[in-house]
Amino acid sequence: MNQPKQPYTFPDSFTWGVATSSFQIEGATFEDGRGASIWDTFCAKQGTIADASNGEIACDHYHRWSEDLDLIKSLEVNAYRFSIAWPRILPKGFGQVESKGLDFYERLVDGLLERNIDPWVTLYHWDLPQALQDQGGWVSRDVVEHFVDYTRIVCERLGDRVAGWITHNEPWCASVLGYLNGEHAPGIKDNYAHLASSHHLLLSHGKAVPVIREIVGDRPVGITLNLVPSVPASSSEADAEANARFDGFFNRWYLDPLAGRGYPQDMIERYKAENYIDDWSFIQDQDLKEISQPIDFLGINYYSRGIIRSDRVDESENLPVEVIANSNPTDMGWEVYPQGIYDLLTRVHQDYDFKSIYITENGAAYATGPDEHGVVHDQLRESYLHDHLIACHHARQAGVPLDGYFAWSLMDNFEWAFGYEKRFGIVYVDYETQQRIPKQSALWYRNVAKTGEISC
Ligand code: IFM
Repeated sequence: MNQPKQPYTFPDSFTWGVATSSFQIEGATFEDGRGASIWDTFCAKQGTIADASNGEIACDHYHRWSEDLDLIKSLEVNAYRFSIAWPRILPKGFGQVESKGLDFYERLVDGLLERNIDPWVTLYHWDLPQALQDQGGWVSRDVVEHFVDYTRIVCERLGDRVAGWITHNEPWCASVLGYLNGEHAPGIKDNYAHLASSHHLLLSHGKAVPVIREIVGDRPVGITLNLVPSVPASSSEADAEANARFDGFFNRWYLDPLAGRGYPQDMIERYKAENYIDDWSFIQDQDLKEISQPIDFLGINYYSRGIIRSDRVDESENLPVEVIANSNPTDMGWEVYPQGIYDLLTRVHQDYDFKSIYITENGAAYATGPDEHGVVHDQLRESYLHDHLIACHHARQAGVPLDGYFAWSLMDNFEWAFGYEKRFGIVYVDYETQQRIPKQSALWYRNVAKTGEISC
């Protein structure tokens, strides 16, 4: 007799969430005293954004936040991860505090709590106040203390109500895309800026952690990294070497110092051998100790894997290695590879042993829009989420302390240099009318979040 197949079951304590970030959804960039961010400046430059768009309206979430919270509630998730726009709180990055900015996030946090949804805050998801960029941005050490002061202000207002704190989202993107290949704001292409900004991002995290703890007590505090599990394209030594370099550049440069191991020695040696930069004085005594403050969880954003070959260095991106374009891609050109999230989770657990791990982003861009009945049949996204969640379940079975999962993203939004052309939402946004339509994937995810189960 055939046994009925058992569903994949997650524990009741599991965090089921959806995620967004401030610049990608809020709009209202000139309202209520908000200062300019580097993304406002970057979007205004010709040729930076694929569809020449900007964040001025985005999903108009700044005005529609209450309906959006109802939408989140309708998805039956128990957590919402959003970010705070630093220039709404401190228009110049430091000094004068704009209380209307704090009021907005307080309404959001209280609105979530009223709906029984845990607020998870990311303090920095790339919208640096332009005034700080004018002083050097993340390349300048001064930004570190400004970030800590900003953190303190936010925690003092919201610390008693926010469920989880994330200092930074994806420092790799902020430093590499922002300061090395110039694809993101502030659009700088410079080796020194790359490494100095990565260091200051990590240092600001380390200095902010004790400040957050002191104010918020035992609520979990962590950081989110975008990590890419990679494999060499062949068994050649050259590909193995390229793969080690990719892993060092992409993953270990951030994981190692956070885990108290300092920067990976092989990467330092490579950079030194190549005269990548000639001034390392931005790393000061005690910095590495501060960076490795114990954290309560590591946030991981996973989208795809890398297959690395030694003979393909992408000069246009000025990146030292290239991820080969793969088959079966999403609209971002990223391979759909659910096994990668399992490989990544088990590897990070084995090598670094963080107390707890959350998938703080996972999802896929597909353009699917509403049919003539207004229904969005995004089966590809649904199966992406399904397969990745099953891989997460396997990772838990293998002993990984994975305590939550946030789908990226709640709704279609401003996808940085791609503008509005790439749609990651589980909810469709009609940018003309600002109508929100939950896609088929959202309805599927709602059932998972509600039951904690995924059918086979
Ligand atoms: O939209 C971004 C998000 O802001 C950061 N992580 C990756 C997502 C998809 O590219």
